[in-house]
Amino acid sequence: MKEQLNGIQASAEKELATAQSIQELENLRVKYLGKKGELTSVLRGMGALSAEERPVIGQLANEVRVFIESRLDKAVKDLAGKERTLKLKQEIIDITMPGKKANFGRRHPLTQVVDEIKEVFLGMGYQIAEGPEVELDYFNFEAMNIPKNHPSRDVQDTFYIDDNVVLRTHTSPVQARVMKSQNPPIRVICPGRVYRSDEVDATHSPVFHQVEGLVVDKGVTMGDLVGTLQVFAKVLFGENTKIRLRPHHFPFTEPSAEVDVSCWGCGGSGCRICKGEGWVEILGAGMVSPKVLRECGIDPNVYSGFAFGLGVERVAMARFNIDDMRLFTENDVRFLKQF
Ligand code: 2NM
Repeated sequence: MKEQLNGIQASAEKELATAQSIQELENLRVKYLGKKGELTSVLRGMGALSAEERPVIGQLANEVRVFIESRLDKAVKDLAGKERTLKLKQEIIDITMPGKKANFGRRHPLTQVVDEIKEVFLGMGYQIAEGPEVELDYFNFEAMNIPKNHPSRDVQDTFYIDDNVVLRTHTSPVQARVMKSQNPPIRVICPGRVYRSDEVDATHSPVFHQVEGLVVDKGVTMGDLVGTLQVFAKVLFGENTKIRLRPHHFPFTEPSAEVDVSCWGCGGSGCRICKGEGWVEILGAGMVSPKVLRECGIDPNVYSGFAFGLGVERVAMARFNIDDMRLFTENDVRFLKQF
């Protein structure tokens, strides 16, 4: 039995030394130490031994088991280490290889213009207000002093949902909502999408974008309006830009004006951009009508205000020298990449 045990130890040692994988080692563990393994079957035969032999063989069997176990553990560790080293070698990363080129996106030119406008007015302490695009007729027209028979109410210009609900034709209803829900001083700009039932062409679209501004406080004057728009025009069109106000009519402001900026192409002498005029129209503005203030819960004997509005597409076309509005929505990257 002693020879048997020594034989088991010797053959286990030999086999363990040449095992090539963790799986092979596992198989050897079963072969020698498992329930039906060689060592176990020797131990089973110990019942037949004499009382003197039994502890001697028992001790030897135990030594053989400990030997095989420790060799097995060491072999497993060595192999795992080897496999790991091999894996690391195979997975080596060449950090000097050129990377994959990342395609950077950019903001849409309309978004760039809106962001720039927001930046100017945030810098002057304005807040940004938003409101629904599906709007009550009341806020869109009635509160803006646009009476029932006014031409801009015509079904030809307005998308009606029903008698009382429209797709907003400007962002002024947002300002009506602000005036009704906040006390002066008010300084807001309202950027957003607006809708008019126009045929698509180079300068018209049934969906476009506006930014409107509103200031209401005690003692606000036309001078404040002119100064504010002057700052705005310089930031958007360059430091040398001048503005010019021409008398106009809007139902919601009195007095009202159309606002031109001096041409950034020629500085005023006349060129293709300004069609020889020297000036380019970009804004409408005026002092908020007392009727509008009163309707929105503000006492026109205490407060006054100015407001202005611009079309984002129009400004972007002017700024980037784009001659067709449809380009903004065609999503041709060759166009979009230029801005
Ligand atoms: C414009 C031109 C002039 C305007 C007026 C108001 C309000 F709410 F205060 F009455 N919001 N926007 C306004 C004034 C808009 O767009 C060309």
